Amino acid sequence: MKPIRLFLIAVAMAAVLAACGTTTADGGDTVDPADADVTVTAVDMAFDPGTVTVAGGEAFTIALVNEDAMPHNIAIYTDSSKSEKLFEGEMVTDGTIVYNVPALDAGEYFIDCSLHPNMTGTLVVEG
Ligand SMILES: [Cu+2]
Repeated sequence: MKPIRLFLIAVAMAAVLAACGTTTADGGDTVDPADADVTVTAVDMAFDPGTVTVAGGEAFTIALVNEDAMPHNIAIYTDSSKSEKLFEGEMVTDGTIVYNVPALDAGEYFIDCSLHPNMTGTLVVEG
């Protein structure tokens, strides 16, 4: 079998695995997307909803449902200057991934896709 064909098979298998939606970004416990604290859908190069709210002071999970045919992720920064990155999730293409995010202090955080800086949103951590 030609290497290119093997590569395509590997890509197809990765897509199938991603579609199962029980992978985690950090190799921790698997989480069913339905059990995630919040769910964000990436569709047409935008996050829906654009603002999500979680409880402060404890780790939380974000399910990213990517309905686009291109890779997206969620990265979390202290603010839109992106001077301090707090979290960067693994890319997912046309599937779902659940991120385990460490606890954050109460406040508003800036989120975007590492590949598409125009895809932005707000993470509100409640006090
Ligand atoms: Cu993206």
